[in-house]
Amino acid sequence: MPANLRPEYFKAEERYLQARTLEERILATEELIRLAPKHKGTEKLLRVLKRRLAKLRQELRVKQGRRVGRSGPSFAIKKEGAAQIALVGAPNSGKSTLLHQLTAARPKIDNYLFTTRRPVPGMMQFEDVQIQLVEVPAVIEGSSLGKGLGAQPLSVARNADAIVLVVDASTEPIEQVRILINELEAAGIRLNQQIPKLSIQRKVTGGIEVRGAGAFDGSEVELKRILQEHRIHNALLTIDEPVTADDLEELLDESLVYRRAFILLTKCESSGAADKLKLLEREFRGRFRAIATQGAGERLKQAIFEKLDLIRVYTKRSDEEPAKRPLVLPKGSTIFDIARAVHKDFARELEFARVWGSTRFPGQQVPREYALQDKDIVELHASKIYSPRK
Ligand SMILES: Nc1nc2c(ncn2[C@@H]2O[C@H](COP(=O)(O)OP(=O)(O)O)[C@@H](O)[C@H]2O)c(=O)[nH]1
Ligand SMILES: [Mg+2]
Repeated sequence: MPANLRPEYFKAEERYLQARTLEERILATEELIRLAPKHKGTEKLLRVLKRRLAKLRQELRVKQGRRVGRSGPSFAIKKEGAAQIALVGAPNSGKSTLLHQLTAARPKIDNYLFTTRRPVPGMMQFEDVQIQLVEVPAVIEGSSLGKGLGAQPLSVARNADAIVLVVDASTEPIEQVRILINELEAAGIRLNQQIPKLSIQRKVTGGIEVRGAGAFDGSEVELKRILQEHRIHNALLTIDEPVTADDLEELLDESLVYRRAFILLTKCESSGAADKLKLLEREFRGRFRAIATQGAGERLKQAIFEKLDLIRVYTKRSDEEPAKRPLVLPKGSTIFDIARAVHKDFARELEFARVWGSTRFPGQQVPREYALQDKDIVELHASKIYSPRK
């Protein structure tokens, strides 16, 4: 099928060829992707362009990383508490104010742009869990290419466990969210995206073997070609759920990270904020959940905790009281995950467990696949007598 490329496309291609810097090549490639018509006949072209873009962005990240390493102090914030959450937003979106409201940290609050130039951590205590919030210096359109404070803020977000998109209700929040998503994506961060379920086991010889090829949206020849383009010549590929060529490309791109994210709307005392929250919810339904800062304090902390999809589990030994401090794990974690969090040998020796809370009966015996709920109490029983270190 002919690609039917328009003259604008060829002009952009010319710009790409003339580009002198990495940033210019990235911009031109982004434009080529935007301009290329989207149909069966251009699928391959689009894939090639996307791969080129991913490579260029990765190259830029390496370059930016080296620049930071040489000149400036490190932006990395040591993780503390159950999870590290990055507050990402435009200048003046209210990030420092949130840190004041939710933690003991005291970053400067000001109406100047770029008041906060370095990431500022603060510990949010919610009930018996500690969540580390990090104010990331402002992100603007073009941050990933070095505008404003450059890409360093984005690298802080990359290292966090989850991301809060902080947007100001007195502006155009949908537009603000779009900019943040674009910049984070350009920095190789995928938000709330399911990692396609397939595994690639590299081998030394034997060519490419595929299990579950029927779930691939394309031919086996095409699938092998994509792998070969990524220099994978010997591997066992197991596909567990429907996968497109684009999914496969993303999965082969090892520079990508996947992070949970939600939207936090600030400055909500202004009239019309409730409507803006509704618009945001509608616009990003199914992709991002949105909450407002009204009732800052315990309610906001609770909302943040809920959006992180974490659960607290209290372990106990038989005839003893449950632990005071919970283990904090992702929602959906099983008995086996808890055992592993306690100690890896423990997971191996695990025989059964009893649960108080989410089970039908208190102290009910459950299998290791049992998925726990927030605030469950768990008693783990191992086959050998096991005493975890104090
Ligand atoms: N009216 C109102 N102003 C706010 C709110 N949060 C922040 N501000 C103001 O917005 C400006 C920028 O706030 P700041 O927290 O420093 O934003 P940052 O640049 O994202 O850290 C300051 O003048 C704050 O007083 C809010 O909830 N309501
Ligand atoms: Mg600030």
